[in-house]
Amino acid sequence: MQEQISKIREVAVEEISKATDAKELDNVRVKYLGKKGELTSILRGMGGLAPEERPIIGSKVNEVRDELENRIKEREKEFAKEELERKLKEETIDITLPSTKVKRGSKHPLNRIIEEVEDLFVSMGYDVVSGPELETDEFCFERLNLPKGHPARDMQDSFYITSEYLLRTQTSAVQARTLLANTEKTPIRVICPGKTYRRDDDATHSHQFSQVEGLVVDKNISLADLKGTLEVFVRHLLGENLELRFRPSYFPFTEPSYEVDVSCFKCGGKGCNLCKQTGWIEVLGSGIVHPNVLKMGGYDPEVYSGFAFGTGLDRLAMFKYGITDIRLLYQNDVRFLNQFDRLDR
Ligand code: 2NM
Repeated sequence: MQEQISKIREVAVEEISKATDAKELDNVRVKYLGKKGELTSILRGMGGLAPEERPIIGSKVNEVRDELENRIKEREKEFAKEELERKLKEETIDITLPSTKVKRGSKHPLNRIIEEVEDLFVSMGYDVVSGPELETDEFCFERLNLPKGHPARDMQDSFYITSEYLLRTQTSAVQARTLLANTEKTPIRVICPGKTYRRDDDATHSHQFSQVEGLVVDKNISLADLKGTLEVFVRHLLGENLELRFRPSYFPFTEPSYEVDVSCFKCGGKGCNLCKQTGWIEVLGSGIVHPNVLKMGGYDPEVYSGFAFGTGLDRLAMFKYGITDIRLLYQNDVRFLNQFDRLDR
C-alpha cells in the first residue's frame, strides 16, 4: 500500500511539472485530489485495512496530499507570472508613434479685443453690463437726447422692426437703462460691449458691428477724468508710447464732445497710407454726459456729472491685427480665424 502511494506521488509530481497551462494543471489536481481522485480513493478505502495500518497509511496519504497541493500552488504562481510577463510584452504602447492630429479652435479676434477691454476696465472698478439688441426708440434715441428728426433716427440708416422697435444702433441704449435702473446711486462705472446694427455694407462698414461704450457718473467728474481714462485705455490696447489728441466734435448725448485721435501706430506720426498722411488715426468718440441725459436717467445735473465714450471694436481689431476688410470678422472662415491661434493678445 505504501509503495502504491509513493508511486502515485511520483507520477503526480511528474505530471504537475509537465503541465503547460492552468487547465492542464487543474486536470492533474482533479485526477489525484478530486472527489474521485486516486489519493482520495485510498482514504475512502481505509475501512478495509488492518486497524494498526490505518494511522500509518492515513498520515502518509495526508503528507502526499499536502505536498501535491503545495506543488500545484507553486505551479499556478509560475503560470500567473508567465501570463503577466506575456501581457506586459504584448501590450506595450509605442510612445514614439505619431498621434492623429486634433483640430483646435481659436479665439475670435473680436472676442480677444472684448476680453482685453473688459479685463482692463474691470481692473479699474467698472462693471460689464449688457442689454437687449432689439431696442425701443425710447432707449435708443429719446433718452440719449437724440431729438425727433435726428438723422440717426432715419429709416435709411436704422433697421426698424416696427415704428417703435428697432435693432440698436449703438450700445448707449444700455447705458440709458443703467442710469434709470440706479437713480442717483453713484458712482456708476460701466462698460457695455455688444453687437449693434446699421444699414451699411462695404469693406469698412458692416450691417452688424461691435461696439464698446463706457459711462462714469459721480459727483465732481471732470474732463480730466475722461482724458486720463481714455489715455490708459488707448495705450493699453494699441501701444504705451502713443499720443492722444482730443478734437472738439458733436454728439447729441454729450456736451462738450470730443473725437479722440491717436498718433499713427504704423508710421509713428510721419504720415502713411494707414493714417492717410495725417499722422493721426481716429479711435474714439467721447464727451461730458449731456445734462438732459442725466436728467432723463434720474440724476440731478446740478449735483452729478459724468463722462462717456464709445468706439467700434471692429475698427480696433482691424488696426490691431492689420485686417483690411471688416466683413472677414463676420464670415467665420477658418482660414482667416486660424491665423489668430496662439496669439497671446
Ligand atoms: C460715443 C461717443 C460719445 C455715449 C454717451 C452715453 C450716454 F449713455 F451716457 F449717454 N453712452 N455712450 C457716447 C458718447 C458714445 O460713441 C462714439
